[in-house]
Amino acid sequence: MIKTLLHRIGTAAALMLFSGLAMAQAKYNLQEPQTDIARQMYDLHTIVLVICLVIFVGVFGVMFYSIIKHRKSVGHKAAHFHENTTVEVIWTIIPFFILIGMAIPATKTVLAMRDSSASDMTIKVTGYQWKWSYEYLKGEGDLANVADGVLIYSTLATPREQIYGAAAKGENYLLEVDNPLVVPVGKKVRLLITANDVIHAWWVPAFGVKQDAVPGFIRDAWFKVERPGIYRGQCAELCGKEHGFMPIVVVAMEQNEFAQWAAGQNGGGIMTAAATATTASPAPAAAAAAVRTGAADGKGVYQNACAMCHSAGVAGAPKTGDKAAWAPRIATGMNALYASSLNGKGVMPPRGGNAGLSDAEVKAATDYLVQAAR
Ligand code: HEC
Ligand SMILES: [Cu+2]
Repeated sequence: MIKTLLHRIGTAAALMLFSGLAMAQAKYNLQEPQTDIARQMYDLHTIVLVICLVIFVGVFGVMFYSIIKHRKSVGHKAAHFHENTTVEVIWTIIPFFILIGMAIPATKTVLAMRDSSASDMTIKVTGYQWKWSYEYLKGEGDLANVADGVLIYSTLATPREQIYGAAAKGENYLLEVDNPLVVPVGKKVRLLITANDVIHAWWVPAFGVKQDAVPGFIRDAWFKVERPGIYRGQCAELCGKEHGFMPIVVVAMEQNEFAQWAAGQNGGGIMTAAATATTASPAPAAAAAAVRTGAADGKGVYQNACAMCHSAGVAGAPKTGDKAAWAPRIATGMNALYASSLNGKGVMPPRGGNAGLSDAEVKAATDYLVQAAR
């Protein structure tokens, strides 16, 4: 009778524990791994945690058992022994083997993580205050020349109203960007990671990639995403509160879709974007020259040089199309605005930080911004 009752209580407790663990799994565990390396890390984490748990239960079990069973009040006499060689050897050897047992698989994974050789594509990742840029340097094999030269600036896209509490926070609050990093699935993507100003850290938990981006140094990392999807991460650098506002979004797609996307990017960069804007000439160099001599495309320049701040209103930049923010500025007259764009104003660098832009291009982009806010 008592026995079956105990049995039932035991089963119920075990059920509760396991369902609790399953729930905790979704919320408190590492993110579901999306690459082979991330899965290895996940498994290592689980194994080491279980080993720790077993040791914890074992050590504390023996300790409490000894304290309670051998207490003075039940008349137990303390044993007197010193320097028991057998015991000392055992408690040295056992931890030694436990450590070796954990170190071998961990080292294997660390070595695999570091090996970015034989990649299918190389992307240069640069951290800025406070955004990321992705430059597709080189594709190999069937990715050769597919996206080479594409340049993306990736900036926080969460509306300011949500940040300042004037609107309800969205599902991916502070984890949304205007232009995500786009990669093909099933391909080894090598990242060359650096920074332009301060140290940043490129971190996408589901890929098992976390790498500091250090100015003046280039570090590498790699990932091979298994399934198409949207994966989110953050700048994991601590010093400077704005690091929390430069998230990372990676969109993984099938290779043919990726090729389509890349074709739509037109090689990226200011020069080539301006070149495609004046489609009259098929030769990019000639078209770019035409732009330099006056036929500036305001929207193209804006998208490449100004949008990263103005589209989302980064760092106090008046938002594109925001009439209230622009009206007082427009009232100062076009010449004043041209002067601000060319020479910089407050946080805004001269020419939006692109010294290579001609006066005509900067003015055209300013015209575009003013038009958008009328
Ligand atoms: C690094 C972020 C950044 C970039 C890039 C940037 N801006 Fe700005 N922009 C700002 C900020 C911040 C302000 C507000 C400056 C202030 O009022 O102190 C601003 C203000 C302006 C103004 C209003 C100036 C005034 O006198 O009120 C114009 C016009 C403008 N930007 C045009 C441009 C153009 C054109 C580009 C691209 C060539 C550009 N910006 C790129 C951040 C940027
Ligand atoms: Cu950062």
